[in-house]
Parts: sequence; C-alpha cells; structure tokens
Amino acid sequence: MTPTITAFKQSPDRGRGLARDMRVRWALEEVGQPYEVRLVTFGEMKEPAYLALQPFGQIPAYQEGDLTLFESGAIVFHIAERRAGLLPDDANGRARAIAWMFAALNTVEPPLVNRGVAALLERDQPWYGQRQPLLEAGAHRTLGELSRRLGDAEWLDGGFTAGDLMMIGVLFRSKGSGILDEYPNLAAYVARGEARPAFKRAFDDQLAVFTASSSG
Ligand code: GTB
Repeated sequence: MTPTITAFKQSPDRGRGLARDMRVRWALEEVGQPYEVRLVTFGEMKEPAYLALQPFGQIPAYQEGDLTLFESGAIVFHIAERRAGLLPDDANGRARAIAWMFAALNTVEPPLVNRGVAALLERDQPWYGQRQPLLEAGAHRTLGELSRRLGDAEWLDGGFTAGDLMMIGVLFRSKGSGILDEYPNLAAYVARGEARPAFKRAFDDQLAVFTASSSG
C-alpha cells in the first residue's frame, strides 16, 4: 500500500526544506518507498478531520492502509523498521541508531529551535537581551558536544542510519542561521547528507510544491 504524508500547501519556508515533512520524505526516498503527498492549508490542519490524524494540527501526518501516524520521529522510525536501509541488522547497532534518533529530537533539536524562534519572534521583547545569550550558550554547548563526538567520522556510528538522517535533518534547519559555521565537521556532515541522492530527491519534491503554489 502506498503511504501518504501530509505537507504544507504553502510552506512558510518558501521551499527551503525546513518543514518537518522533509525528513519523512528523505526517509521514504532512502528506502525506495514511493509515496503520495496530501497538501493541507493552515485552516484545514485545524479542522476536526485533520486533528483526527494529527492531534496538534501539524504536518507531517502519515497514512498507510489502516495505520495513521504523527510525529516526524515516529514516522521515520516506522519507515526505518519496516524497510531495509536505515537501521543496521545487528541488534546493538540498531539500538544505537535509534538512540541517535532520540538524541537528534530530544537533545539537539530543542536548543536549536528555541534559539531560532527567539531570534525570529522575540527581538522586540524587553527580556530578549538577557535571554538570548543563554539560548545561544545552550545551542553551542550541545553542538560542541556533538561535534566532539562526531570528530572526523563520516557518520555517527559506522554506516549511514536513521540516526544520521534525523540528526542531519535537525542540523540542516539551523544551517541558514550560520551557527554551523563554527563547527566545520558538523557543516561537512550536513553537506554529506545533502549530497545523498535521496536527500536531493526529497528536497526537489518539496521545492516543487512551493514553486507550483507560487506560480499558480
Ligand atoms: N513534533 C512534531 C513533528 O516532529 O512532527 C512537530 C511538527 C511541526 O512542528 N510541524 C509544523 C507545523 O505543522 C511544521 S514544521 N506547524 C503549523 C502549526 O503548528 O500550526 C515547523 C516549521 C514551520 C515553519 C518553518 N518555516 O517557515 O521556516 C519551518 C519549520
């Protein structure tokens, strides 16, 4: 059964691949699973029919037969578990790849998102000058530790896994802010992910949605 994912009809990122359907598209491309995309407006995402799929009214949601899933991490994990290519065969390697997926979502993404959101939305707030250095320091602490751990390795733990996909998906979203420039090995790690044919196909497909929506 061909899975269907949801994505923004008009992504506010203007096709830069920053929305979280990107990591799901990438995972599907890595395992060679064709998929369909249902584009939704912000209004549709808050309607009861959509909330039945995604309780928080967000993209992405995933439907495959009688399975409905939400949360990009859970969706990528499901794809990686069901199809070959994103999780190692040995049980310990598999457990470590899953740990890196959780690390990407629980440890690395929150400080990067908090820093990015504050810089975007809170600049005019009286507390901004005091809070932003703390957020900056938190993001740097996490990236410094990740950078030390990655070192000169190509991927986080042997071959490319869903852990790398999720970690690069998270780091990629912060690339535009310039913060990765201070960590050349992380910047190179993200570039290796972006160079994968599956990433390129996923990126081009989400960009095509934006191009079509802005030309119509
Ligand atoms: N934890 C959930 C997951 O991982 O699936 C989070 C999903 C999520 O944040 N979805 C966002 C969404 O649907 C889109 S990705 N937001 C609409 C809403 O909450 O009403 C976050 C995002 C949004 C916009 C940009 N941008 O414009 O650059 C980038 C990323």
